[in-house]
Amino acid sequence: MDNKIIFALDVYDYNIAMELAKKVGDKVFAIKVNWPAILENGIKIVRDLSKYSNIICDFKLADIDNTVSLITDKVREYGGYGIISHSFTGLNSLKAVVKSAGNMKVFSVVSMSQESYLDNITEELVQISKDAGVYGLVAPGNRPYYLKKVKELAGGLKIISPGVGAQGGNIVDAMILGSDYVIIGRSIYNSPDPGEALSNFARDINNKLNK
Ligand code: OMP
Repeated sequence: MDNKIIFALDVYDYNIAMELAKKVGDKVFAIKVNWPAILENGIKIVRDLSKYSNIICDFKLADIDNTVSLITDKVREYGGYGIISHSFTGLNSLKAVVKSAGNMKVFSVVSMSQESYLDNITEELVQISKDAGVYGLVAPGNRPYYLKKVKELAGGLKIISPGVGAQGGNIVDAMILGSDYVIIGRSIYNSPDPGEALSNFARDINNKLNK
């Protein structure tokens, strides 16, 4: 059941990132990298990390079509498995991401793990995401009302959910409400034993969901 977890590797240091990826990479569905790791190490870290797991680049793209295409092309070139984009930028921009992504999976943010203006337009964002042809949606694992709402609207789209652990959400509740994969960062990489922390989350899923 470990492969229901996406590990958010929000660290700067190259060696720490590699060590963590080596330790848990084959036990998670994917590793998600965000600006902290990329700003310190450059896009090359995506290729290096992909030795250990599927790599999702969480760049939360929010720009015009040409710019998001340029960024998405680079992620594909460096072996990314997936990319996260915003959807509030509208259909043209999100379609450009999907087109440049090719075989990569595109996940679009439709609701955040903290209150945001997106709460007023979640329905529209799911519709834009569907129209653009994304593979999955990002919806919060710590805000049941919004996760449930997104699940009801998602159709066949996968849902990946941050907000579990450090932000207060519970992994089992999120999966029951509709998350296909749960994104966890600090509760794993800040643990004295990241492997054990990951196993504990996986055990919680097994115990509760297989009853
Ligand atoms: P932890 O709070 O440390 O478990 O990390 C959560 C990860 O999910 C971070 O990489 C965040 O940038 C990311 N995230 C959110 O926390 N909230 C969101 O609404 C969306 C994301 C995301 O797109 O992954």
